[in-house]
Amino acid sequence: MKKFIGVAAVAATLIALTGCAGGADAGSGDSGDIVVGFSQVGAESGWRTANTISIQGAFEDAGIELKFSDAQGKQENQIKAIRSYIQQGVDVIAFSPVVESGWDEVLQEAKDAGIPVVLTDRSVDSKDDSFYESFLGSDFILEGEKAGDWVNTEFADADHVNIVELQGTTGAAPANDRAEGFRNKVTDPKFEIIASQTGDFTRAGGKQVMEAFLKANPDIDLVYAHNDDMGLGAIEAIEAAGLVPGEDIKIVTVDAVKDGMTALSEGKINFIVECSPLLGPQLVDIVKSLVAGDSVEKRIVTEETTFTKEQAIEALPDRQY
Ligand code: GYE
Repeated sequence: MKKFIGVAAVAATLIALTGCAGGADAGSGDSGDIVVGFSQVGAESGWRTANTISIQGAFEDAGIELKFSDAQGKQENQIKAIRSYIQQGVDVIAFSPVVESGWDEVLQEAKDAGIPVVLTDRSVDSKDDSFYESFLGSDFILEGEKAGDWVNTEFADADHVNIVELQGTTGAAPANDRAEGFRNKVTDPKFEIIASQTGDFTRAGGKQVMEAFLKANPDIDLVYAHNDDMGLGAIEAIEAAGLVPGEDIKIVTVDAVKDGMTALSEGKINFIVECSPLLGPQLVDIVKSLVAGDSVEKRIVTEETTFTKEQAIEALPDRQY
């Protein structure tokens, strides 16, 4: 099995021999025989699809071989994929953990094999941060807080606000943190989270859970959905119940993918907190640095904004995803 140090040394020798680092101009460079194993969560949302396209495209542009596997939302599939990447002796393993807990054993195996690991998009809750070289992704607590800030402003004059929450996949970092960030801000006792349940980050899940919420609660003022897809599912349920989304029931979501932004531009969603899925080029840079033996930042936070209806109308024509 190739050890990481060995690969870095070979790469350094090649660079010395050819005088070409191959990565200075990402996009056209041929990065030699670097092999990266990537384990993706699945294809649960528009965000995930855009993320997969970004990662696959960036590695193709960089001329780096990418072994890609889709875990279909199951942690056991990701563990299997990571073990197989270890066995194949890839140079770098990257993955987006379905849930936060339960990674120490397999990460220890990667560490023992000398293969560096990069966390992409989502984090793990391991106490030992030597299990990974870098974590590239959003600040999900901050995203929840931005949603909460908007709620405080939007309902400044309200006496009482009944909120229902569509949570992301149970145990996933963005579900845990977006719930926490929102609660950090929505502290006034007039706000009541009357129901909270997972819709698994899917449109179908959001619709189903929202249907149940509507049956059980006649007086919902606001939906906080942890992603656009669940918000879009909620819109279907609200319309089917004869109510007007964005008016009778306000909706705030996270992601800002095209379908979400379109609903925002139509007034069906009221506010979106952006979460960028375009992580591919930065992941390629991290991989190149690791293979070259350069140090990488332990935490790289994605830059993000928020969108109102007017801002969505303006941004939509150039939206990449
Ligand atoms: O918000 C959601 C996706 O991990 C940031 O996962 C990602 C989340 C994203 O399914 O749409």
